[in-house]
Amino acid sequence: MKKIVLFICLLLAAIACKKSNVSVTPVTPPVVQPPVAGVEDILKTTATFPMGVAIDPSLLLNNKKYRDVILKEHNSLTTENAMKWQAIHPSENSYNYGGADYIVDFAVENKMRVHGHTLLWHAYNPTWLNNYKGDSTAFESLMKKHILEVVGHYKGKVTSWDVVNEAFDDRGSLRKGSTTEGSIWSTKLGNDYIARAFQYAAEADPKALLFYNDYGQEYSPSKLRAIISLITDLQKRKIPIHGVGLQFHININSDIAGIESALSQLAATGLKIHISELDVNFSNFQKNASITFSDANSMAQKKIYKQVMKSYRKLVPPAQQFGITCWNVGDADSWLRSAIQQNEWPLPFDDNYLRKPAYFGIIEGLKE
Ligand code: 9MR
Repeated sequence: MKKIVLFICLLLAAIACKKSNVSVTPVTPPVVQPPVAGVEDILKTTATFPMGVAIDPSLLLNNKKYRDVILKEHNSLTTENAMKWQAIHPSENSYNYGGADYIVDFAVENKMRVHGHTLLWHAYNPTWLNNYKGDSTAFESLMKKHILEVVGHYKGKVTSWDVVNEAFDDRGSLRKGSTTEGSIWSTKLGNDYIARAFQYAAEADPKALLFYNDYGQEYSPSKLRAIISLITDLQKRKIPIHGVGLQFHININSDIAGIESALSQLAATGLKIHISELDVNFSNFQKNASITFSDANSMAQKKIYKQVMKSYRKLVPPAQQFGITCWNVGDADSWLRSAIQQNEWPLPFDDNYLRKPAYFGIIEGLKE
């Protein structure tokens, strides 16, 4: 019996030994592919044109997630509010460059483009400007001084400017008069203030790219016509204008035909085309407390973002593709939350700066 047990033990040992001999034979390890840099889809490397975002200096300073997402995804920055008169020119004889400088320095350090917004606007001007008393010569010198001062301050650092913002109303008339919808500029200086503003900006920085920026070209054919005739007139007179901004504060039911018509008609002017303030809301600016971030809304939003990318790539020749800029980074920062209602989720990133379906709609639209 003992012999049998010993035999079995020897047999098992021999088998184990044989196995271990096999295991020491060198085996080629499976090839593990190291991650290839840039293989992850992100906005700025997926697009063949700059992908921008409108930002706020104090969020940039204080919110790490906000800063990180900007650094990772974008290569163009628009100053949301920091270069408006109210922020940068708070009283007649003082300029406050703090916030705007912070954004511009950040952009220079990180090799990003800066688009300056905006030199002239009818709305949200400081009280001192709204109450300013003076004849047309005094107003002309106020406008000229502001443009020369601000554009001069950023000469060589800010690539492009919205020289004039929203000069037309939805009927396509030049804003005039002292109502909130009117404009102090045309009222005090006449219709041709726009041409002179462009000339002053070019005088301050001859290399800067100068834009006219507006909203509603996609839903108001009369406004679109008015803008095209402004551009054509400036071009005929050799006034330096290089680009046009379509803000595109659109919604999940926006009509793609209107979007495409605006893009193709404006591209036909030969100017650079900037989708300058893109966001896609759910409510179409109607206060509606029952709107939710439902799957259906989220998918509809994704579809529109994707379509905007596709239409831009299809209808704007590459040399005219100045870029696409979203108006704010994450949903929590959106102007719509404070201006219209809290239950809006109009951006590609959520309240925690995580990518939403809308983000992947952009990526798909940039790739297909
Ligand atoms: O997003 C901006 C918001 O924070 C400001 O309170 C508001 C007034 O200055 O302007 C918002 O930005 C607007 C932009 O300057 C021009 N087009 C419409 C934008 C949304 O209202």
